[in-house]
Amino acid sequence: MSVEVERKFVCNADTPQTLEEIGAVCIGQRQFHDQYFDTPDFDLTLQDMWLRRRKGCWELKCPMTAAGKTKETHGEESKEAALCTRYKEITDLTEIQMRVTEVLKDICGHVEVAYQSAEQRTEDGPEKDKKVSPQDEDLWQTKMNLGCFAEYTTVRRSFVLEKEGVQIDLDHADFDYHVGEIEVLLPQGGDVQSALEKIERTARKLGLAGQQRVEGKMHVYLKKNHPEHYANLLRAHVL
Ligand code: V4E
Repeated sequence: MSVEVERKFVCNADTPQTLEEIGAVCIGQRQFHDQYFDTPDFDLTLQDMWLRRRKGCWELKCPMTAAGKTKETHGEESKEAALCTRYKEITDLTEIQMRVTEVLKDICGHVEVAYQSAEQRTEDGPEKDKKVSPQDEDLWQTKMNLGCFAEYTTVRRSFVLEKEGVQIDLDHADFDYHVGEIEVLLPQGGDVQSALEKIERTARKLGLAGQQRVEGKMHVYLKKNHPEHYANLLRAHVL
């Protein structure tokens, strides 16, 4: 499990050149298609949990606990820190299934246990853990009542500021939305405060100081395709 600390920003045709001027190195361009899953009542996203499949791999993003949030001495989050999101990123399918089951069990109360217990996995041996057949995935989705509510393709150009350990992604989603992201990936328990400072230094170099919080691709997608759910997420302070 890792933690992603990230700040989104408005980018334009000049941004790649600005990035090179501040010493960022382009590490390439790739394209990926994301499918996001939830129950018909949006029980996961209303808990700020984002389950997706990208290039055949499952990923779950869920918020860090309050303990993971850094506060200034006076107890309030700094303005710069408030521009950043911090999410745990889980990529192990068994762990994802456990988390999803836990959340849906709390909400629905009757969700079947759709993942193998630790004992079962040990009995079956480590190989069993690695391979998940498409049929098992389908079974899991059906049991959890999960369906795809959003999908889009992104073309991403990535840059790194090696000294800072910061990655900057310039995304173009297929519904014609451009957004930049400055991000630091940490191991669980890593130094979030230091990540926030690296992001802030990078933002200043890019001339972004004082910017407002910028909408991500999902904000724009939901506003257009699921306006009612978008309004509910705003009401629940998820977005
Ligand atoms: C966490 C989250 C969502 C899932 C998508 O996350 P995001 O990082 O925006 O997508 P992407 O494609 O850049 O993924 P990456 O390749 O970096 O892993 S959708 C909404 N959220 C929550 C959220 C939020 N509340 N506020 C902001 C500014 N962004 C995301």
